[in-house]
Amino acid sequence: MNKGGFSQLWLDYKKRTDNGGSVYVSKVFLSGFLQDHRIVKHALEELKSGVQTMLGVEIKVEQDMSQATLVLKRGSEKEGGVRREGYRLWETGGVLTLAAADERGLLYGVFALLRLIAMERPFQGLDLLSNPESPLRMYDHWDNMDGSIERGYSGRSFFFQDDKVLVNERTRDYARFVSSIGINGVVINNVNVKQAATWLITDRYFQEVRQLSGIFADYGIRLFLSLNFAAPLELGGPQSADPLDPKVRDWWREKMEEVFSKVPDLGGFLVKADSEGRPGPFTYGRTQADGANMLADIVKPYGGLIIWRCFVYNCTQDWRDRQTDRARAGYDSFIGQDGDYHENVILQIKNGPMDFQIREPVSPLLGGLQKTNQMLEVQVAQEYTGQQIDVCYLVPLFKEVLDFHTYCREKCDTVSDIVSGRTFGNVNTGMAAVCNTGDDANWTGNDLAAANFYGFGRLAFCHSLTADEIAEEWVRLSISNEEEVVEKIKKILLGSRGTYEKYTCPLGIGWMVTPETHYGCSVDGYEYSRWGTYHRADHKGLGVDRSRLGTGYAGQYREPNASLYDNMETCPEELLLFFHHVPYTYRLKSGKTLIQHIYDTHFEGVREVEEMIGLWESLKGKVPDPVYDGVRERFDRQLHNAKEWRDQVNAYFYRKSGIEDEQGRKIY
Ligand code: GCV
Repeated sequence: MNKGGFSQLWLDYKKRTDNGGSVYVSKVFLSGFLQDHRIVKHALEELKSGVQTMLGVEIKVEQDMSQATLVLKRGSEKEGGVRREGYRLWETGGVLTLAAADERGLLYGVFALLRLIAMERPFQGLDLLSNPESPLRMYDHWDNMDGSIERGYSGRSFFFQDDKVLVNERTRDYARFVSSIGINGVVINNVNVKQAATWLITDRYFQEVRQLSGIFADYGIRLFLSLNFAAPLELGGPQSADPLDPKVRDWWREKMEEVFSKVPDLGGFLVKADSEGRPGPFTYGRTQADGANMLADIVKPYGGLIIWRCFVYNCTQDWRDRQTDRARAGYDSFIGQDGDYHENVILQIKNGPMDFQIREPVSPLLGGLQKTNQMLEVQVAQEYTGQQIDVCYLVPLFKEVLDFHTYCREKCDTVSDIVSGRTFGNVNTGMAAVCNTGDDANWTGNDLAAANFYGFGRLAFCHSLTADEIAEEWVRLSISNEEEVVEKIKKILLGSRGTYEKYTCPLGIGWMVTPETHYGCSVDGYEYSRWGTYHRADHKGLGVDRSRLGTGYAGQYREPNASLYDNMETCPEELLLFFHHVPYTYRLKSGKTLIQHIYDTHFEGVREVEEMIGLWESLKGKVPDPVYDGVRERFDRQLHNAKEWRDQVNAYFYRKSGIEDEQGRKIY
């Protein structure tokens, strides 16, 4: 805990064991960078304060390179292999060198160096080259201007309060945290842009937005805003938002001229259009491309980007209708305009076709599109994955998505390849995550949820880091370097996604949650609703037939994925119920019937939560008390939640199927 009573998370520069690091970092020489460049200045400040508090060393900036033990210099692809925003850190002959391609790279390199000190790693023989894989690495905040956060589980917003923009002691620390993990873009307001938020692009808020973007720019972060597509109507412009109407275009042109003159560091805009009641081009019979391109052309002279979300589907469906399939909607709405989007438009695609469930197939739009900039959207905020009450470390899920072969090319066809620009050779591409922070003292509600906040950034920067490596870094930096603590917390984190999946909805079917809040079990909560989120359970089986005999969704994939998913025998079992309606008596590869698998996994899930609690309790006194107590208290709630899920799911399917548990355990 630090200034203002809030945590410094993984930048908690407390005293560390000196493994010879102090010798290197005491005499610094800067070459090829201007010391008073805003990012360089902040990188040096960070280096000084980190080294001072962790090693007790006062850094001296040398004027003569031969005196230096740490050389910070400009590198290039040829010299050191560093590319845009990348860095290389190496030791030779008692001198540590940090070469960076640009100022951002220098800042990231400084944070990497501080990480090594914090993890008490030696510098001798070090050679670390790190070029960011995703060009854009963004956090999206769903913060509302009244201070509430849509799907927020860590308190109120630290960006907004009572329709005002906040610039306070948290702002800079937030910027430091996210830049230290390589984030270079942040959207501060909710994609559902309503009321006061529509006015963020007016005089009412320019001053504070500019201040915020200035602080972000100190750390190499571009600020983005979510935009209301119907702003012309709401801000006294033409009474239309038709993207092809010249009056509407003129209004936006003038508006953007004003916005970028007042907030010159602005990166651009995120738009949720024609989705869940938000306005969009469909209202005027125009395509999504018409809407996105209109805005993109207007912001182009300012270097602005339009990030356009693909979360478009019919949310007023009739549950009786078995042909309309929400999973199909994103692909059906966007694939027809592949190639129509202008170069500064990026389509932001949720990892799965539904909505951030604990298990979904990868969206077929990723790699389905071939001529369009694509950005992957994941959710670090744990809306459907335990709401920062239940522990659920999401890096393994994100990695599965990145590793997925789309077969859009013979080589270089994974989602990682696509969002790093390797597949299509583009730079307007990357990864975005819905952030999980709020104004709680520890920023993320559950202290262990900060591993997701940390992990997304590290993974977006370096796709090849393993979930294990990221967890290890996070524990060492944020909690303790003590081996026992590191190993036990890693064990909790690495098993947590599997555990959560076991006690909630089986084999990719998703949902079964309490409507609206999305926490806790309600098997039929969404079964007869308008949201297109059904499990279709009857007395014989459950699951949605998305094969060619059903909704045909499986056919949206490229081969061999399409056939793999289409066939019940070859469909990956963890997704079986997403793609097929399966009899309870169907035998899985394990030899168990589907119903027995449901019973077993639900009993196992609860047992695993109990094991996690046991592990955590063995750490009492070894992790800071507030962290111990906060997590312990949440574990009680997680256990209660897991038992409710187990008993409701098991009772539901026992009553539907009438099939007994082979082990005769208590089912209600
Ligand atoms: C911001 C889901 C969430 C909504 C969210 C929406 C989206 O439906 O429940 O809260 O709205 O996704 O991603 O736009």
